[in-house]
Amino acid sequence: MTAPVRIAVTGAAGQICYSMLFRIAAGGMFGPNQPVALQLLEITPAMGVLNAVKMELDDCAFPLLAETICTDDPKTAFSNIDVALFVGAKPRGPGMERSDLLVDNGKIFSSLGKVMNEVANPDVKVCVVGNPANTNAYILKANAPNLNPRNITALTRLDHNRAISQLAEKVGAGVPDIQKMVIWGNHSTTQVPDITHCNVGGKSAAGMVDQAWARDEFIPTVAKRGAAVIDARGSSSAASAGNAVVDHMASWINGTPEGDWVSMSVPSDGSYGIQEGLIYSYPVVCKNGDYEIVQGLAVDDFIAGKMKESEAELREEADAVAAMT
Ligand code: NAX
Repeated sequence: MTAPVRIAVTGAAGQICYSMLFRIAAGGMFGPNQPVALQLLEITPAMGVLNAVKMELDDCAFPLLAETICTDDPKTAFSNIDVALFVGAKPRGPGMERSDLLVDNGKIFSSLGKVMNEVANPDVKVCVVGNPANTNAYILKANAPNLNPRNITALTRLDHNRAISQLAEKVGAGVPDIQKMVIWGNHSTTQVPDITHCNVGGKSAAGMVDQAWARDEFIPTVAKRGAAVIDARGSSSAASAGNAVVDHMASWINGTPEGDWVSMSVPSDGSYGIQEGLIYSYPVVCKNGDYEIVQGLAVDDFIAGKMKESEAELREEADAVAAMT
């Protein structure tokens, strides 16, 4: 019997996890032959709801779900794990400034980072979802120096998927026809969805849409899609975010298809002139359980300017949490 992949998930009683955990347990992340064990972390007041999530997982009788642990102890959650999905975070409350959110979530990610440093396998693969995701990952990385820093990533796959879907609709193509989408930067409204390198059925997307659409409609629509979902639904994207986490990890583990790539926020190595160490979204090719930032893409002045703006925002966020890193 194959040993299960052990996956820690924080914020496991929340909205995103209510969709995501069932997809993972059904084999969506690691495939139909790989058992999984879920190590679910919540804050103490949410343990009742978390136990209800476990009851429902049990009631699905998923053949691949080898074990479900529910805990409010990070040490228990992070021991013996292969993957950690950091979904839990404090939401922005009324009257709260972005800087308050950075500091409040920074406290969560610095303390969980320290526990990861103490008990987690150094090669654990991490995906941070809780917002501000890139800077939370940056804080976690700084507080967990024993971990392989390359493996500390943040989610921009939802933005990548949103961008593919918007372009497919615009040009009347199917999603599988779209290749080489890029999201550069921060998972925020400064992100840079970029169709310059996209192919649609093998033809350049840039030649199929006018530049004004790409700049003035496509970029803001993708960057503000989260807010549009909140307006329509009354709460933030949940099922699509859970789906994106499944996609992010599945690409990382199983690889990207030949001739395509995905967007992942990863520690910058200085590629494209971005400050080293910031968690910045790049196009990456995944192979053998690892990723490489796609090098050598031509970036026009408009996109380059926007990439710098998003980098500047990440630098400001890093400065705001400097005491925790
Ligand atoms: P919910 O508020 O439904 O769930 C969050 C859960 O985290 C709660 O159950 C809470 O008890 C738990 N939690 C809080 N602090 C914790 C801690 N220290 N340890 C363990 N658990 C803790 O939010 P949900 O809709 O699931 O969203 C979760 C996060 O994802 C939010 O920060 C949200 O902003 C972020 N998102 C990120 C996206 C991305 O693409 N990167 C998109 C979707 C979403 O907006």
